[in-house]
Amino acid sequence: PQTIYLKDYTPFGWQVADVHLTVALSPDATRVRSRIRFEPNPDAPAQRFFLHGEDLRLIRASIDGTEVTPVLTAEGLECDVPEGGFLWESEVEIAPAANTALEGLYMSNGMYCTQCEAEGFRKITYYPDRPDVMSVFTVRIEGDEPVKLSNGNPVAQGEGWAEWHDPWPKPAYLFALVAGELLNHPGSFTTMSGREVELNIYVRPGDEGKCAFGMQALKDSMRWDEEVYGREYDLDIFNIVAVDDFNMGAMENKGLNVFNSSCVLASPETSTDANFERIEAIIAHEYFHNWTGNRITCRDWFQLCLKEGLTVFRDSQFTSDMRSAEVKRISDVIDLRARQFPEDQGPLSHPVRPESFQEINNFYTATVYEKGAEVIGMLRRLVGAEAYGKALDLYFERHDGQACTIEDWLKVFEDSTGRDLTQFKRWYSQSGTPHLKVSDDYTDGTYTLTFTQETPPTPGQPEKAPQVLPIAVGLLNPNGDEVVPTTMLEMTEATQSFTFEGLNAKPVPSILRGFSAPVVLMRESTAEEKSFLLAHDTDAFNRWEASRDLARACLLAMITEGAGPDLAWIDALEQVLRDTTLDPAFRALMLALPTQAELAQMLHARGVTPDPDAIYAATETLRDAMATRWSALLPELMAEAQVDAPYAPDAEQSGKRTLGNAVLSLQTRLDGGKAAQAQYDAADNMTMQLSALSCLITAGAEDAALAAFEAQWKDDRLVMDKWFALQVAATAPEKAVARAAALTERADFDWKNPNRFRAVMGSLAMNHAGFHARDGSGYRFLADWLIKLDEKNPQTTARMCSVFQTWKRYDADRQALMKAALERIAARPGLSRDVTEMVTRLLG
Ligand code: B3K
Ligand code: ZN
Repeated sequence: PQTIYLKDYTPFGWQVADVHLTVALSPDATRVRSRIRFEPNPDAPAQRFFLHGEDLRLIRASIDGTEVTPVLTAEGLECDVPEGGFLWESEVEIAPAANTALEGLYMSNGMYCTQCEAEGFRKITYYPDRPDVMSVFTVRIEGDEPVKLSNGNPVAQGEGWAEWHDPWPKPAYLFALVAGELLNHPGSFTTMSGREVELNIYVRPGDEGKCAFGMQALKDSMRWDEEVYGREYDLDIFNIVAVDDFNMGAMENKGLNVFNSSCVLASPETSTDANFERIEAIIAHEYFHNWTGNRITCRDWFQLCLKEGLTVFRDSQFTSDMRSAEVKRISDVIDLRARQFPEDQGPLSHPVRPESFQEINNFYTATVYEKGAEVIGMLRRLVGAEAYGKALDLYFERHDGQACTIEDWLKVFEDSTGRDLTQFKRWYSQSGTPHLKVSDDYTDGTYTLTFTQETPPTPGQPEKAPQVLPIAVGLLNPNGDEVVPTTMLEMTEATQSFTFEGLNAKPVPSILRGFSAPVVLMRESTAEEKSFLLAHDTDAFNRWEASRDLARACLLAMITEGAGPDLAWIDALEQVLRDTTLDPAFRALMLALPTQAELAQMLHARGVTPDPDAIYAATETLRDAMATRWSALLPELMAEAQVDAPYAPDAEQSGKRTLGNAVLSLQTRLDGGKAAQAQYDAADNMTMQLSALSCLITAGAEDAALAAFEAQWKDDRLVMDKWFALQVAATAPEKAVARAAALTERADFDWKNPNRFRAVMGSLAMNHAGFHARDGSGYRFLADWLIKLDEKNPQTTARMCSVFQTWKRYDADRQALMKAALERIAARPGLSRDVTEMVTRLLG
């Protein structure tokens, strides 16, 4: 496959004045007629006229009304064109029913829908399918489907047709079309300037009762973007559609967001608290793209983080405002460490702004999204909230309607704050996670912190330069009082010292408060100091981190030295858990242990080859010890976590349930599942039902409950996804592969549905010791399925290949087995470009 480079960017030779599309729907032979007015682009070098197109059957093409015969290639067509402007017309035929890749126009349960980002529009018609070509679209849809939707505002409709017009120029990746027998859950929103906007969530009949929460989340998002960013919605109508077959979470098409049904449909009976929170965040994320992504888009796909990093940052601000900011921050860091750190520390490591790719869909990664959001968070920390707000105002004012770059983004900050961001820009170009070492000194009332930063080599980047690190620090007196409140240190050198004067005793430092930079903090400190911070730190994140550090140290000692559980830490944690002034959600986070994958990573970083079975055993032993030691505490917490009010998915109630369910899983170790069974039987919402089921699975007492659950929910595909997933994720490692394999034999294992595929395969990868079974059965099983899926759906297959990204951490036998699995995938005849690139990078 061909490699595309950022440095090779050239503008397209023409501008598109306007586009008229007529789409005559039919499952096997949809006709797409296009009428596109091209004008020369004065800023572009001379070039031959080329339009992207893939899997299209060209029926006819003409220029200014005269039939032409273009040269067709695998990627599109070339054609001689007149100088100056001209009208291009074409008609193509496509087969949406045969489209299993779920990119372009495809069908899901009888409904038509599209996914064009990143390069799917070229599967619908011939077009300059690149984000810097923006145009005004008018779309006519012809078909018997009662609901026919596209971007923008509806302009006219009649028997068997509907026409839509989107006045805002947009790149083709934001095009969308939906048609089918759908029902709408309506709503409306009055914008800050008093305009009335019609809102709809369209779903398949039967799902209309699961839309209310999403509708409220949409309204909350619209209001929040007005209040916090001054951004008003810009069309008369905003539609959301739920689709069952979808490669990712959702898509921000202008005025017509398309959602994986799992990311919008919600009800207390069928969705967990975590589902509700995620749905709220994704609805917000897609809505926020209307300004950060749609009104201001990306010049090319290398700039993906321009819209994604910023929009993730915005949706995390929204969640912080709607719920608990402290809990959100800790959860985000857990997620970053679980998904982005392994990516940045392995063969898939790439900069937040990559410089080359073969298949752009492989770069919708945790690095682009989550690290991209961290970079924005750092920028905001460095310039301050007020200056950040001013810079964003300038960004919207200066770049509205444009396709921009990271240079444009940083220039806005430079112009509005007067700061030089040359060094800061390294966050966009250097891959890898910086390691931050700290030493300290106290002499005559002066306390000195000395930091050293170093980023290990990553693919293609052997040498790293120092980056700008905002390091939030607070100092505590030995009596527990805070003597220096949170101070933002700005580190720019490889090694740098900061001093604090006038202290009357050597303080205890609280470093990297709020996780102020996405680094690995390497500080040798004593268990006493960590326990002290656990008891006294005023920063919630670092208080949690102190406990996490103690848990990590305890588990590492158990694994490598055969030590027993650290009872001192368990007792210290008990004090925190008993503090009823603390948010239950925060206490639930304190209760959770580092994941087995994180422990494997830590061992590897210390030069110890991780043994998944030993890691699993240590984790189990520690949980047993916590349960035993807290046998008196658990019932008290359980009582405190009881929710007496009718179910609501808000932060307060869900915090209690999270705590209660964390406690239940420990309680299960003492009573073999008695309490869990009782909770299962009494549950009237999915959060309580599913966590009880999870406990029963861990206890090995799940058969009756699994059968009951299936009988109750067999007709609800989203709930059944949970049933599939949980059995594989929560089961004992020695049973995981067999269980996954058995599930794939079922008639309802619809493997072409990405949600169902991921429920089994993704969950197996999450079962650390199960996936890494010594005999290689987990690797073989997964490789078999990836080989099978690639023929139908390259995108979802490629994404899942990343479960192998840590393969070099493990022992020689496991490495050989994983390598063999990857090589077997690589050898599939006709392997997709997506998977070819992934496997090559993984093996590289
Ligand atoms: N922009 C889409 C992701 C498109 C993925 C294409 N493979 C969803 C989002 O980030 O909001
Ligand atoms: Zn996004």
